Amino acid sequence: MRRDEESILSYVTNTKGATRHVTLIDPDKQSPQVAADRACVAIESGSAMIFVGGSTDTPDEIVHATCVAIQEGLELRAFAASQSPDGDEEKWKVPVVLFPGGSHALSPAADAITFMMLMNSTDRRFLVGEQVRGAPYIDKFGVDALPTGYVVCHPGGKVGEVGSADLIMPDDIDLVKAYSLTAAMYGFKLFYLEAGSGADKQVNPQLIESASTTEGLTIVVGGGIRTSEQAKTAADAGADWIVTGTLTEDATDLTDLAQKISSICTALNN
Ligand code: 1GP
Repeated sequence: MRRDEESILSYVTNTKGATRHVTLIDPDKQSPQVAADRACVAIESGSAMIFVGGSTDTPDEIVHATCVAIQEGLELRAFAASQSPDGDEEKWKVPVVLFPGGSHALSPAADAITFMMLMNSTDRRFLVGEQVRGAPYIDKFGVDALPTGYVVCHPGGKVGEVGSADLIMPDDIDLVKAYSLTAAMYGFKLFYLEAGSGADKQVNPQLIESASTTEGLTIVVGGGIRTSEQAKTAADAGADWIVTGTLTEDATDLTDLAQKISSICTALNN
């Protein structure tokens, strides 16, 4: 949902010292309606942004239908909140942001896109190739580009393989600092440390600490985070945003999802 007074980039980068939670919805993993229900439960439970993406080969139409359904769900909730004396309409005005696997997974119904360079890829395609293919569409759609340096850390999972990443190892403290400096010097605003979806180990908190000392970057961390303790570890190390995806897919139902996300969101800033 587009926010009126504030740009999406300033919403994302101005976290006011708190760590916030992003729910990642992979459009390949459920129908658009179920995606919308999950997104609404996530926001109700404390998430502050929705990412749509993940899989590498989801067609545009599915990504678009998922974005449309999520936007409609959030708008309905915002309207309902506006009609209720103690409703919080603003809570529902969160950005729906594309988190693309490539230039194919785009939709004009999204508010923004993490416009990423996979900085430690050895393949030109993920450094600049997909970006050059996607940029004209993003421009035409009027979707805001959030300039993002994206690095894949060990174990890296599927994105590490598909993206031909020269993985950052847990003890590469100086290397991750150098990547974060490079990201800042390029003018990227977000720096995303990714362990890979479903990773059995989250990003080493020392890597997060190292990157977070670089001025001017909003630190996003994802991959393998399932518990409030893990989320808190990443937050204490300096993450501004924590992303979870598998947790949503593994929830037994919407009540279970609500409990899991609220326990993470409560832990983040305590
Ligand atoms: C987004 O890939 C992550 O950065 C999501 O990882 O699926 O392990 O939560 P999970």
